Parts: sequence; C-alpha cells; structure tokens
Amino acid sequence: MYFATTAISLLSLPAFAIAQLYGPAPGPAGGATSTPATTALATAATAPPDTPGFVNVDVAFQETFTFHPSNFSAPNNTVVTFFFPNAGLMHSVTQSTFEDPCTYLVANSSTGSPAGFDSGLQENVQFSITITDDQTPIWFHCKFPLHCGMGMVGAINAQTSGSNTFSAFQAAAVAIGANEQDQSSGGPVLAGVDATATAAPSNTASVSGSSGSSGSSSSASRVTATAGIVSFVGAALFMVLLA
Ligand SMILES: *[C@@H]1O[C@H](CO)[C@@H](O)[C@H](O)[C@H]1NC(C)=O
Ligand SMILES: *[C@@H]1O[C@H](CO)[C@@H](O)[C@H](O)[C@H]1NC(C)=O
Ligand SMILES: *[C@@H]1O[C@H](CO)[C@@H](O)[C@H](O)[C@H]1NC(C)=O
Ligand SMILES: [Cu+2]
Repeated sequence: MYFATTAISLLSLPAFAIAQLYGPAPGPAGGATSTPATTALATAATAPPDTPGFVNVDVAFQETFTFHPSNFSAPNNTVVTFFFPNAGLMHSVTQSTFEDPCTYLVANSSTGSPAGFDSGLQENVQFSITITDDQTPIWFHCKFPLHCGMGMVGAINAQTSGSNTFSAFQAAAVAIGANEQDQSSGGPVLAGVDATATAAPSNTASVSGSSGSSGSSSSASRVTATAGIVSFVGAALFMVLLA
C-alpha cells in the first residue's frame, strides 16, 4: 500500500526526492533484493552520446523510474540501444501499444502481426532495437511490477500533437497505476513491430554506436554515478532510522 501510494505521488516530487525513494525491488520478483549495493554499483553503465544512426537511452535515468530520452524520433534503420544500470533493481524495455501502455504486445496470428520486442527483466546489460518503420509510433514500457504505472514508459516517432502523444501515453500508464497486470516473467523476445530486436541483451564492453572515445568518459560517469548512489543509499538508511 505504501509503495502504491508512493508511486502515484512520485511524478509530482522533485528529482532528489525520487532518487531517495528509488530503492530495492518492492517485491520478490527477480529474487535479487539482497544484492549488496556496493557490488552492484561498480559497473553501472550510462548511455554514451548519440552518434549518427544511433540513439542511446538510459534506463532508470539517474535512479528515477524514467527512460531518458523517453520521447524521440528515429528514422528507419536507426539503432536504439538501451543502457540498463546495475543498481540492484531490474527493469525492462517491453513493447506495448498506445491503447494498453503497460501490457506486452503479443503476436496476432489473424493479422499476421509479430510479437513486440522485449528485453526481459535485466540489469547491467545493453539491449538494441532497429527501427523498421518510422511512419508508425513505437510504444514501450518497463514491465517490472509497478514501474509502468509510475510512468516508466517511452515512445519513438509518436505524434507531436493530437490525441496520441507521448504525454497522453504516459498519462494513461499513470492512470493504470498499481493495477497493471503482472507480466514480470518472459523474455527476451527478439521480435518487434515497426522496430526489431536482433540480439539478446548483453553486457559488452563496446556497443555499436558508441564512439571509441567514450571509454574514459564512461568511467568518469561511473564514478559520479557511484558517488550519487552512495549518497542516496545513505539518505535511505537515514530515513529508515527516522522511521
Ligand atoms: C515528443 O518528441 C517530439 C520530437 O520527437 C516533440 O516534437 C514532441 O513535442 C514531444 N512530445 C511530448 C509530449 O513531449
Ligand atoms: C488480433 O487482431 C484482430 C483483428 O484486429 C483482433 O480482433 C483480435 O482481438 C487480435 N487478437 C489479439 C490476441 O490481440
Ligand atoms: C521507412 O520504412 C517503412 C517500411 O518499409 C516505409 O513505409 C517508410 O516510408 C520508410 N520511411 C521513409 C522516410 O522512407
Ligand atoms: Cu523499471
């Protein structure tokens, strides 16, 4: 109950408050809630800058329940790579539809539509999709319990005005809130509608699209990320002591 209430109010909190609430997994799913934070933090990865033909997205950007960027355009053949952190909490990149933001897009044999892409629940990996039709919006969410209902969703090539915007999609996810269906198992699924995943998530040192010079800056950002998370863990412990 506490978490559900928190979830609804998260969107109206300032970023630092969200960071303090971004803690261990709320439920037993994943089974890794006892992973020592200090071990997990050592290899946290952040998305390098985009290069032509490649878009890099942070999953759980700065320890918030968001993708960053969460709403962007990408022409045909763009490779979009999602960078999952290793911070003791799993996430996914799971295709859905505008109509059902927090529900995996299953294959439809009567229309011949393939299943949506799905990274499965992951941490400390990278997962890429390739845009195959830039004329149709691509909608996705994180399927870890409660995350979608907290607004952890994204859109690629969404309309910029009218009814089917990214804002409307995210609002629909938040309206579902804690009532989303449990779908934490399954994946990875190498498929997709208007974008296709071609390889399983993996923790590789180099990713297509990241430039050769990103190595040093990425270790610098790791240090920053570690310092930030250490302070948020400290703040969380403080809050526990107060409670
Ligand atoms: C989404 O991104 C597009 C650019 O791709 C932008 O034009 C639009 O205003 C954004 N919409 C929202 C709701 O942020
Ligand atoms: C498949 O598509 C048909 C026609 O659009 C629709 O009526 C049906 O509900 C879909 N089935 C599933 C499982 O989504
Ligand atoms: C991208 O590919 C789709 C599917 O083949 C096609 O319909 C669309 O016109 C292409 N977009 C551009 C800008 O050519
Ligand atoms: Cu998530």
